[in-house]
Amino acid sequence: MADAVKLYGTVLSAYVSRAKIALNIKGIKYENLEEDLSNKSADLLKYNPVFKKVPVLLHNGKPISESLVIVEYIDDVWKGVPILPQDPYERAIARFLAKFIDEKCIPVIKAVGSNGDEKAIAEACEQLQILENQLKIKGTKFFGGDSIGLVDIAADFIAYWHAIREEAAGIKFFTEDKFPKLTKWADDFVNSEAVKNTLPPREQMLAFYLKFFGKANGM
Ligand SMILES: N[C@@H](CCC(=O)N[C@@H](CS)C(=O)NCC(=O)O)C(=O)O
Repeated sequence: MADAVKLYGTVLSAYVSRAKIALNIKGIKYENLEEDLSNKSADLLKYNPVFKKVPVLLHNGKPISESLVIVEYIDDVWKGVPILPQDPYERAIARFLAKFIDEKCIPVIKAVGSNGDEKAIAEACEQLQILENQLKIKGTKFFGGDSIGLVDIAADFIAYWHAIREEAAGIKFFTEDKFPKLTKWADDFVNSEAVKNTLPPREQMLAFYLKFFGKANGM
């Protein structure tokens, strides 16, 4: 019997894209269910009663929540192109970096608002430099090597969403000049087959961030 795979998400979410990218890497067909987060569906509340957040993956009726847990689940269930390294130490490092991205890197990047706070920018650059150094040491196209892996997927916000957010805020610190490896990685990542059709349209994302920063309609 074919697998029944459903994904509850929203088009603008970098967390949801993580799950979509992993499903694309494995070539899994799924039903995409768009949630209205201001009026969450009964299904979402039933399947993720703890966090009540997207994404939720429903595999043959069984729900899985939290984007990085979903990515690992997809890698465990569907063989083929691996997402996590096979070596236990390398797996641990990939999980560590994904945790770092979620718990330290992305929060400090998001903490940079539209007021150009120098201290917040310096802190964000310090964390991005850690990722820049990782790529420098590895010398590979992606954090996962020559193909996309867990760390790349965890960093999808940095690859796509962040530059649009910078444009909306009118502040740019994620530059080729400062981060030559990371900006090249971002370009390769967003243009790769498994990723590009998961990303929200640029104009829609920009409109969202302009509203977020109170700059819509040229205000
Ligand atoms: N740690 C979660 C974060 C997911 C998350 O924050 N999802 C947002 C959409 S981007 C959400 O569902 N927000 C609804 C809410 O907070 O009520 C993950 O990795 O899946």
